[in-house]
Amino acid sequence: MVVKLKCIVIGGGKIGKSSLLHTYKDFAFPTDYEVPSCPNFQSRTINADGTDYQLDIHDAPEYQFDEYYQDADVCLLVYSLIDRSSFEDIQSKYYREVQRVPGPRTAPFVLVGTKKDRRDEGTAKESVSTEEGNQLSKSINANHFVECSSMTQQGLREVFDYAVRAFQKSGAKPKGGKSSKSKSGKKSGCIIN
Ligand SMILES: Nc1nc2c(ncn2[C@@H]2O[C@H](COP(=O)(O)OP(=O)(O)OP(=O)(O)O)[C@@H](O)[C@H]2O)c(=O)[nH]1
Ligand SMILES: [Mg+2]
Repeated sequence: MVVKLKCIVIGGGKIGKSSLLHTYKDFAFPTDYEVPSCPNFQSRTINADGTDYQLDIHDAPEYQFDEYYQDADVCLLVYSLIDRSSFEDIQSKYYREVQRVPGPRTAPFVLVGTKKDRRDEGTAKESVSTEEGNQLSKSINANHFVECSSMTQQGLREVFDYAVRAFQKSGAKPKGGKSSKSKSGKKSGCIIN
């Protein structure tokens, strides 16, 4: 049996949300100048503690956030490690949004910092440190915090493995969102413990 989970991705503009999803889906960083949105797709199967999960992943448009969030099982709150305002927006805007949406419970969420390759180059002016990310993660009570790069794929798989783990830890039942019913994908093991 495969447990299907709806996962939505939210955060500011141009922070690498769609690139994250395309790269995870295709194992290749998109080279488009304007990266197209990555409409919903089914992840490969992720095994955690003997249970197979499959994420139904949505690149949620901001204007439809409420609609997407209603039956989400897990959420990725994303900022860019080289864009401080996107980091500040997590606390002042996106985290509040997650809490504001009415529903039986707040979906568990993973805090994700993108574009790690650029931050680690040390040339970005507005970069956000790992320590700052850890502090934010604690203050908003994120289930996990991951820094990643879609360009190098460093930390990429962990983002989605942690999404499953966050759901699992929450002890919730899948909400069974409309869009959770679809084909299964290839299998991959969960690498987190
Ligand atoms: N160096 C580097 N650039 C990245 C990375 N991820 C995304 N980018 C670049 O950042 C820009 C924005 O990426 P998108 O994936 O379109 O970001 P988005 O958050 O989906 O943007 P909107 O949907 O327009 O809000 C593009 O030029 C990407 O090539 C990364 O990991 N490293
Ligand atoms: Mg996008």
